[in-house]
Amino acid sequence: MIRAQFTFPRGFLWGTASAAHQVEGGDALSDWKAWEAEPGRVLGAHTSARACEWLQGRYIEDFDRAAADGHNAQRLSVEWARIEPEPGRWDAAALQFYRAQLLALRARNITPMVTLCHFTQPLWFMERGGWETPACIPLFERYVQKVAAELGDLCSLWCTINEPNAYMFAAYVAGVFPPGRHNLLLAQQVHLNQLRAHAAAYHALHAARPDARVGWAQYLRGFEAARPGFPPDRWAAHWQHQLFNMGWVNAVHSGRFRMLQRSVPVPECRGTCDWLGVNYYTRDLVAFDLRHPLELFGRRQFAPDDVLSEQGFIASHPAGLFRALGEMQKFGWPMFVTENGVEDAPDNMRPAYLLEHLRALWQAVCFNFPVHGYFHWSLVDNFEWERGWTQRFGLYALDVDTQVRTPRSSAKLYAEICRANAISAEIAQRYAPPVAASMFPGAVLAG
Ligand code: IFM
Repeated sequence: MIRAQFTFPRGFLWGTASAAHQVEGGDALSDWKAWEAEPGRVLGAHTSARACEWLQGRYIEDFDRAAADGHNAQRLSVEWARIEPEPGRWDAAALQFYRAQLLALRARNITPMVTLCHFTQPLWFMERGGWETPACIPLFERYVQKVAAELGDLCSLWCTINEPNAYMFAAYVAGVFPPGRHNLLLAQQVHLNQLRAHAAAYHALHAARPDARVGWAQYLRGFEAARPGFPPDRWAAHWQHQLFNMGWVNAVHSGRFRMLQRSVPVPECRGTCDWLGVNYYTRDLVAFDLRHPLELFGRRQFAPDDVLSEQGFIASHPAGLFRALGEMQKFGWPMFVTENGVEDAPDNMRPAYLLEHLRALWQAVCFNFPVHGYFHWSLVDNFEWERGWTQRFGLYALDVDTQVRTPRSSAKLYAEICRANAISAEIAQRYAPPVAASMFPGAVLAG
């Protein structure tokens, strides 16, 4: 076989991503804990009570796995409700818990990236109106100042808010996250308030730590017209893309936030991006449909020939990752792929999904798009929000009852790629022969 390979730049970051509520367990004070207790909110009445038991110290064994697998970076989040259980009261033990995590990563030569808000917030904060009112901005800023003061010496890569657009949609349009609303105008207001809170956090982190490099993780979903020759489909796909994918991105670039009904100046947000996190999973085809007013009259569906994940949640469309990175590189910010992965308990689809998305990423790097790292979602199966434990995104399978982790084939594949900083034809052939032939046609034919 010809020894062909796709090599990544020296120093490229390879890791996985997680979020506090999804892995820690024992989260008693956030809005999600209360939400999970309400009947019908989570599939199968599953809970995050134990999660992956990071609170019990199992992050240590997971970081050992990451280090043994050649990962040199790890994205994780800190839980606001744990750190500030009551307004203005700081929990020293919680801060110590996160210091211990960051020290454990550094001891393994793993670069941490810390997310400050990943879908959960303290119940007291929500009872005061949460992100619906501008009062959220100084509250978030105060929390970020505290975290920067306590953890800032152990981390320089900071992600203010995870997927603000997915949060807005899930909590205020689809109503599947707390507070479970269906109100597009309120969703837009929340999106704007979070944007301003992000800017306050950006400035607070820089004031506290000159070495801080601050960004956020933007969920970028592909939206394409289901019938490209039909203008209403193109209109719906265009506006879903503009309002969902591009709202924050354009605002941070230009200092103006475009809402449905108006555009608002946000000068304090302009330039608040040292790096952009791209969370990319899938692509939708959008058909104009008057029955979907909350989604700008767009009905989303996967293409008939798409390869779908186990539960049909994700369609594999690696070209969409290249496209998303291409669109974002025009803004000139350094980028990381801060999430990418697929739910697939039997690991039937993941090896090919991973290889093809990493090939798209390599192509982006070859085009000189400034992408500096990749974080797979996720190391170990974890609590998947309203879908509970029905979806398994881990490189390692988790038995929630025994807490035993078992490597899937993809864990070994990813480890080989991380260690080599490259994808070779031989690796692709061993883990996913059908895609190896299309990724390395000459090499595989010659073999
Ligand atoms: O688990 C989530 C994560 O919290 C945010 N991005 C998508 C993942 C997979 O659903």
